[in-house]
Amino acid sequence: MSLQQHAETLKTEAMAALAAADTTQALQDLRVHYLGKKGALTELMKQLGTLSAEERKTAGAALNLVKDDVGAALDARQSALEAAELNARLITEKLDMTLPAQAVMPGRIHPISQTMDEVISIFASMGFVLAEGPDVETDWHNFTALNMPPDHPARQMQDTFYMPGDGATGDGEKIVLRTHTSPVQVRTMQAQKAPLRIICPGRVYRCDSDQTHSPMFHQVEGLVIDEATTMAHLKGCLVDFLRAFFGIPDLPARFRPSYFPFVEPGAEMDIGCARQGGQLKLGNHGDWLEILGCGMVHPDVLKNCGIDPEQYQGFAFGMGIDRIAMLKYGIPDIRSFFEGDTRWLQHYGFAPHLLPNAAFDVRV
Ligand code: 2NM
Repeated sequence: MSLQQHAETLKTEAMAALAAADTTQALQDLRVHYLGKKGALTELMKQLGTLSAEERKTAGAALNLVKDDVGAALDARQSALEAAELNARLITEKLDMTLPAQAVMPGRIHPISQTMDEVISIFASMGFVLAEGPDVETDWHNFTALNMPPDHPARQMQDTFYMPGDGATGDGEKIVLRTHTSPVQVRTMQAQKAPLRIICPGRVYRCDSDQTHSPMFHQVEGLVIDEATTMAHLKGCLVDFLRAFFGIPDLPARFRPSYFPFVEPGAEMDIGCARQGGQLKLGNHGDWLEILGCGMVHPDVLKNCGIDPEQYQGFAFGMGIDRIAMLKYGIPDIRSFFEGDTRWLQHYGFAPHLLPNAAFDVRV
């Protein structure tokens, strides 16, 4: 049998086989069997080298034609089988739209974010508006405007992160990482004047790091400025807030005189607690826990911010968010807030789809 005849036989055989193949996998096996590196047609092509030049020309052309025909037939059958297999799948596979949603593992809300949201929400219910400002501040906004003389201990290098050089203002003024959120209140007083009722949560920075101090922590400060605001408003506002936040309607509270350069008079506020073997419990139990600082805004601070202290007065307060979060949610170590341990967040974090918490149900 000549090479051509042999090739024609192979072609007839291949055409019958591929017409009978009923899966794409069977077709792939046929492709290897006839056209693969060691395939039947490939082996015939190798034998062309044994022929004379004249014979090789006609036989070669004929073999190439057979190879192309078989290849084209394989491609056509492949398309047909793929379409058939897809159709079969579309008919048998059904999507059950009534199945419950797949349980996914969402991220968790960090207890500090949760606590901030709760604080903002409670003050919002009392008519406060959220105010924010930069973490990188001028010395004037962070200290000078707030009645802090140049020799005030809070200005010393060990407490404050100073930016290198003279800062970006070009006038020699120092640039600092804010040590409290009061500069936000300074900026808001300057921009919006009085009356004012704002709540300012955010990150603050102090050059301090040990078991109970993190160099970055969170604070929330509040400010109320109006024409007839008194210390009675301060007391009512803060007592209502703490009772709503901790969810204890009869939580005792007391005020002790204290000193902050930006208020006069100034006070510290304590809430009722019990200490039993290192455990702290809030409520009417006879003992006291310091919780925040507050006072009537110093007239010089109002003046520095462009508000007339003869017409307006107000109160301000500040507290640590990390601290009240630890108290409310029983978190023992402040440093654990900032370690980024996902197991810790799994334990102490909040599911994003849950209602914020009971603080939202307390009417103030
Ligand atoms: C505190 C304690 C007392 C306070 C004062 C002001 C401002 F800007 F209005 F003067 N903001 N925050 C203040 C007063 C903060 O934190 C312990």
